[in-house]
Amino acid sequence: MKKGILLALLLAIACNPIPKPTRAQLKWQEMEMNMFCHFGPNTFSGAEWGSGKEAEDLFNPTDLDCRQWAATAKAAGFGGILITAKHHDGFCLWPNPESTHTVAQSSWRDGKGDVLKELSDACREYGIKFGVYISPWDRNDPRYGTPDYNQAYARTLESVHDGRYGDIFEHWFDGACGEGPGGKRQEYDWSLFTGTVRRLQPSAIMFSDVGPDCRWVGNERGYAGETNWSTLSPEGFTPGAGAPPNDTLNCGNVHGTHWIPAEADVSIRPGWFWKESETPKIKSVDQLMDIYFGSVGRNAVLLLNVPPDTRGRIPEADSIRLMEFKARRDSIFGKEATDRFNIVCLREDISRGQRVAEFAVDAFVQGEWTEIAQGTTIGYKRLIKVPTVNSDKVRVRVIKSFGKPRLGKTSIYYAQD
Ligand code: FUL
Repeated sequence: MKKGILLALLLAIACNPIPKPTRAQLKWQEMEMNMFCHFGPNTFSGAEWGSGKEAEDLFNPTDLDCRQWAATAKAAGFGGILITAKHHDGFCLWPNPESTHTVAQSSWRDGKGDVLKELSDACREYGIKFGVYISPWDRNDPRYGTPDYNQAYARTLESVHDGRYGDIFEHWFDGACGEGPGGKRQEYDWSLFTGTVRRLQPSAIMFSDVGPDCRWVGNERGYAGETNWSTLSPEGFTPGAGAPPNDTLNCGNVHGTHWIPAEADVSIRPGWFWKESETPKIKSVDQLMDIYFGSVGRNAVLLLNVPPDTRGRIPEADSIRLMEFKARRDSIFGKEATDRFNIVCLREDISRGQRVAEFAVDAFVQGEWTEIAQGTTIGYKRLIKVPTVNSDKVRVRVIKSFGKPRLGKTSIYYAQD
């Protein structure tokens, strides 16, 4: 190889090191599971997407208790709560000076209520983190569809992120827009939006289809791809209609240019907002466990929606299910197996990037090593179910890796039935 070419190659490698998580992204990944709370006028109307024309008085929780949300989330093992501070209908759960469609215009608590204040205080009290979803698509704001809306939305962001609610661990930029062919078109100023959040809350993880800090997993069922790279190449894409295909979001891009790990969002009920009629359809513990293996167990963070009801409380049935889900996880992962196992947990030290592209797991059974599993990516955590093995010796063979593989702790567990 010519000297010049070699130098160019070395320079290229030095200038393009593999993407690595920031400290905030690492901490976020370690949270593993957060609780999503869809709450707003839709809770009272039964709609999933409000029109934006709902009377402010529709929002009228009879017994709001954000401490109960936080206590429930904490007991269920969630690291934080993320609330729909503003859904597509535009109604703001805090007195947003930018809007005339907020709690301040409602008769709830004589217009003096502030759900974000109560929830952020409760999260602090219970030692969990607080995050917000503020929908860019707004069916109420008359400025939507004009450049003025971008400025208004940025000021809306400021009114939540300026510190009055303390630290915010995650901000959700939902990409949905259902305006349809003849509807309003908004050219979003994404760099203004992300710049505003970054300036005011430098450690907040910003979610959208394409990051900048974490990405949508490509479905609303709570499952990441079996191959799941925490890297993505977002260049040329935007959230919403301009997003990469769902299967790309589901698996990430091998050699992606940026560290944008997957977040898997799913609701414990069929819908995102509470509806009495859906109480019999709360997901079973088996379904939740399958989602857990398909998200946290595939290198994603799980965002499980548990919607408060018209009282403003997490319903008893959902809360009981969460405790059962926690008990099942504890019974499996509370103690490592010593002589018999059916779950293997692999980890990569992702602080140096994600490297493993193919691996196999062997167990030492009756005097010899036998292959019991194989797969592609590992990432922060990879859970693999295997037929029950009588052994306490396991080895991991890295078959393909981009750079030197750096595995974390490998553990084995036993799940009954
Ligand atoms: C979607 C929204 O349109 C749904 O209403 C819900 O909020 C879900 C989490 O994101 O894009």
